[in-house]
Amino acid sequence: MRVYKTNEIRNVAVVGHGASGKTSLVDALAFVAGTSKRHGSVKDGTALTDFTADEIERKYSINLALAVAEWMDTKINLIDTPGYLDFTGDALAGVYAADSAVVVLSATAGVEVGTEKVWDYCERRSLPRLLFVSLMDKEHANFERVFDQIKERLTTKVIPVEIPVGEGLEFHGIINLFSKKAHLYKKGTKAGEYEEVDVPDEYQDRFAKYSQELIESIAATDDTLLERYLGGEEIGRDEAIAAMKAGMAKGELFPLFCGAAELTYGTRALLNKLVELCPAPQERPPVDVQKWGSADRFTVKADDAGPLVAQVFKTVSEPHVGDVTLFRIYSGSVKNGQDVFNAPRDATEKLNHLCVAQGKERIEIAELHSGDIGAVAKLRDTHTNDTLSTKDKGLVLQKIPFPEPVITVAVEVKQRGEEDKLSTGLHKLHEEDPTFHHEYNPELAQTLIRGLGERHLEIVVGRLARKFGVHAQTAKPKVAYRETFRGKNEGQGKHKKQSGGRGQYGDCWIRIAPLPRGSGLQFVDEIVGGVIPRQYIPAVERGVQEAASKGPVAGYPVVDFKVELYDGSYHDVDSNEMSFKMAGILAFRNVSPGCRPVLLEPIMEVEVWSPDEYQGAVMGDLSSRRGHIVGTDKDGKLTKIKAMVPEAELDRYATTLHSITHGRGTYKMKFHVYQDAPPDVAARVTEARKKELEEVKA
Ligand SMILES: Nc1nc2c(ncn2[C@@H]2O[C@H](COP(=O)(O)OP(=O)(O)O)[C@@H](O)[C@H]2O)c(=O)[nH]1
Ligand SMILES: [Mg+2]
Repeated sequence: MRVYKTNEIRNVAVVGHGASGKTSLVDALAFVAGTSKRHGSVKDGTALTDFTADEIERKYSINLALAVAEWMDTKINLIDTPGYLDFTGDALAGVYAADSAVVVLSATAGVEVGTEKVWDYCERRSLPRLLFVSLMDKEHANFERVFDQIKERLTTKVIPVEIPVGEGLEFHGIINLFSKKAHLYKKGTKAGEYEEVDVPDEYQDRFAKYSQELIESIAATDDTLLERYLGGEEIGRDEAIAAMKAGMAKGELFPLFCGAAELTYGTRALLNKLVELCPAPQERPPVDVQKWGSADRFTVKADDAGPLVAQVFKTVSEPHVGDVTLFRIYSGSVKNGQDVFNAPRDATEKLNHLCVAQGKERIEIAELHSGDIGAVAKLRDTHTNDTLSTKDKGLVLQKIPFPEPVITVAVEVKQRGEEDKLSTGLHKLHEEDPTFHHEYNPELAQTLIRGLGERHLEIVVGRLARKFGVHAQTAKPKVAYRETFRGKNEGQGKHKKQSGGRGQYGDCWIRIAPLPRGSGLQFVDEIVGGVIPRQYIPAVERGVQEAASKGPVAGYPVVDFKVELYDGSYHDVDSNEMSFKMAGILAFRNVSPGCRPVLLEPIMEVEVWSPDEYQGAVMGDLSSRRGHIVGTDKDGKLTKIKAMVPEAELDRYATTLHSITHGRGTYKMKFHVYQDAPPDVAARVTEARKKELEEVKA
């Protein structure tokens, strides 16, 4: 592969809902262009960009992957992205690394949840977009219906530049509104070859209608063009293309294409248009950079003469190779073997074996110009979302705002002694995939992992085993219950030991009373006349604190109560701090059961955004989780439902919400308050906890 200059590069993210045909399209484009020598298929596990073991086994994309199509003296960097919401972090990364996007839709399913999601990502980056309706050959394919859905759910500025000849099993050609010709495909077409003919008679009416709409939409984006068009002047093809490109750059036009990628139908025309309509890197707006460690900010453009600024948007780990880093150059250029600098980590890295990625293959390249996308293996301390620059400049880009996790589960090793390996593995996986998070919760004594869905976490656990040899299983996260008191009580704690030598003696009297939620533990010293010497009083307090970490109901920490220390006694020789701490512990244990102790459970504030039609179902489900609906609100096209729900009832809520709302609902939750657990819940928790504590002892 030759080296391409900035103006010869197109970085195109291929995005859309799962199973809309993205991976098949990327494979076909690279193959039809001749850059990839083999026409792969998702079904056989040979598609160019679905090459990891996980993907071949499951037959859908999990990771972002790159392919190259060289066409019309241009290198099209195709970024294939996963469609499922569990892996949407990679779709976002793909959109950030690209200068334009092809939004792929299935001719049978049309606009889906995932389509809306990636559309929104593209909006955030103001990416020029083409839409491609694939699977036109599938039974029940319907171009017109998909077109209507796009207008209704994505944008009214969509405009067909192609229309299909036949649909479903009859699909065999495409009419191009720019060239005013029809391309007819023969069964068994290998690489998108077609026969070019005049528009068939029976399509003349549709052709005329769409052609007029197309030219009017184009003219409408430019005043002088519109004037000429209204004056009856013909607008030439090149002019129309240039105007369309400008319209796309402003977000005023979104051209619509069609085809059947798996059959290679429609891929040649799409390749042409990717080159002609999508911006080269230097045509995109400048990006902000910051000098690391200073407030200096400025902007850079895709220009070889600028300082080197490149962002790592994905790290893939490959068997026998290790980590492969995919990066996008925003300014400057890089040469094979060059040193680069990762300023925030203070790490110098060598770009040994600088490569261009073609699926799992990596093709070595001498240099990459500004705006290009490259791959390099074995960087030592560089991770996803890091910026590479040079030591003298030390620049950093704004990070890609990866989505926050929505689901939490606990993970435990199957074999004791592998805990350290587990934590190392989890840490590495987070550096690779910023949508995956983990933490150890000492109170629950559990390692919690968080991600974008159950499938996401399943894949993570699989990677743990494959990459780090840690065999782990998931479990339900424990709930951090608390206990408190409803009544008052008082009594003594006395610690006395006389066993030869020096004895131990501590004696205290305490009163316990409840306090309002959020007060914590208040310790009041009411000792008069030195019945307990000053220096031992803090020891009593420490004893009470320690004992209160395991409450009388079920051994959970006790909160929100007052302890008054009002009497006691001491021994001149035998008293010491340790003895008074023991006295504090004993006093708490004696007095607390008489304070009407109760179990508290954490209540979360949950906000759900749902389309109106699922509002009832969402609220019904929340109520069945002992939730209390606080209110509903309109929020754009969605309804926002606010509810208070016990944390114990929210295990894997993301999965339920996904299925109730067909993937269109989202939610956020945060801790709100501790509340009395209802008696049946308290009884159940107490029972379960007893067993748990016995197991720990055993
Ligand atoms: N009939 C038909 N099936 C296709 C076409 N393109 C892809 N498929 C099939 O649709 C499924 C999903 O395709 P894939 O490329 O993995 O979609 P992605 O999830 O968007 O990447 C696979 O089983 C493909 O074989 C097409 O043009 N026609
Ligand atoms: Mg795919």
